[in-house]
Amino acid sequence: MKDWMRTARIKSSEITDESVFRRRRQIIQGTMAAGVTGFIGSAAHAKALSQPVTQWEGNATDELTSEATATTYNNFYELGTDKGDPVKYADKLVTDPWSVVVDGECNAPGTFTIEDILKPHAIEERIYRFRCVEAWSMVIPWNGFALGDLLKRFKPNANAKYVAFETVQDDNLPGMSSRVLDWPYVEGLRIDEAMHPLAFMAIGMYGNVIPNQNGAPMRLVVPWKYGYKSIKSIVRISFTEKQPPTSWNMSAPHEYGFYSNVNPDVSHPRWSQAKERRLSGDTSGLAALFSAKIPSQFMNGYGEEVAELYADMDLKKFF
Ligand SMILES: Nc1nc2c(c(=O)[nH]1)N[C@H]1C(S)=C(S)[C@@H](COP(=O)(O)O)O[C@H]1N2
Ligand SMILES: [Mo]
Repeated sequence: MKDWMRTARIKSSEITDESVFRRRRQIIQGTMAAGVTGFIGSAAHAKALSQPVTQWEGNATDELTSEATATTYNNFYELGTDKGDPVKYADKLVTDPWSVVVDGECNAPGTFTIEDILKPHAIEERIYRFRCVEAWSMVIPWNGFALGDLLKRFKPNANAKYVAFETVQDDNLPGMSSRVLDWPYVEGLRIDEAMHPLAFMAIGMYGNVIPNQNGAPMRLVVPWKYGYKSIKSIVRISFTEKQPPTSWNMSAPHEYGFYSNVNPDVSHPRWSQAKERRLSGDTSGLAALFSAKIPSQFMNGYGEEVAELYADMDLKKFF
């Protein structure tokens, strides 16, 4: 076993029986082969997901969260602040056509259709633990490709110290009339974080085209950071020299830092981050609020892999 997989393993009681995984695998392959998608997406999307999906060796072995839960208990404030709003208003988000602007400190900037972005990538399945700052977590099989593979295509130059991301802004999205955040939703990573092999761009989940409520057509997944770093429905990627502003940091700088690494030792000012409620199996989001808490892991369990990124940093200061 790779070191990496050892880290991905947690308490033996939470390791799902191997046969369950084999079964799941077959289901996914069956779905892919048939090119069937459970959600409506663009043709490019469906096509990208109809290719064989490569299993990734670092996959978490925790029991999966059910697809029903992961696609109905969401945070996507552009669609509303209740956990049930994103699925309820999902059809307000128009994802086809879609284009992404890539600009800033790079030698190959431009405006790209989602088809252009998806085309050259082999699609992987990555089962990642996903930990929200509100202290609930899920285990989700995402489909997509390494973020770094995408970013390299635009040839970031030596001034590119950070990568900024921006979500679509559209007056038809029901949550955007609320002033809860400054729109558009923005996020950022340091360039070495963005290039780290664990950072992922998701275009699907559970073998299906990613549903709108989860950030169609393309959203970030940064498994060692709190969920809010994983920005949805991306329309702009900018390479910057300075640290870019991020939505939650701007709204409450004492509560949300730039780094936002999962850290049980650094409390949120209003609650502890030491434990989390896992939404596993078919537990609905609501039922999970009453489920037992499990200890949270440093860097969400990916500490060994990402330690090098933060070697000389005081993580209490850079939270
Ligand atoms: N554009 C945008 N991206 C977003 C959010 C949002 O409100 N708007 N919410 C974030 C938060 S707080 C979390 S926990 C995750 C939730 O992702 P999920 O609904 O797919 O589980 O998305 C993140 N990305
Ligand atoms: Mo979150």
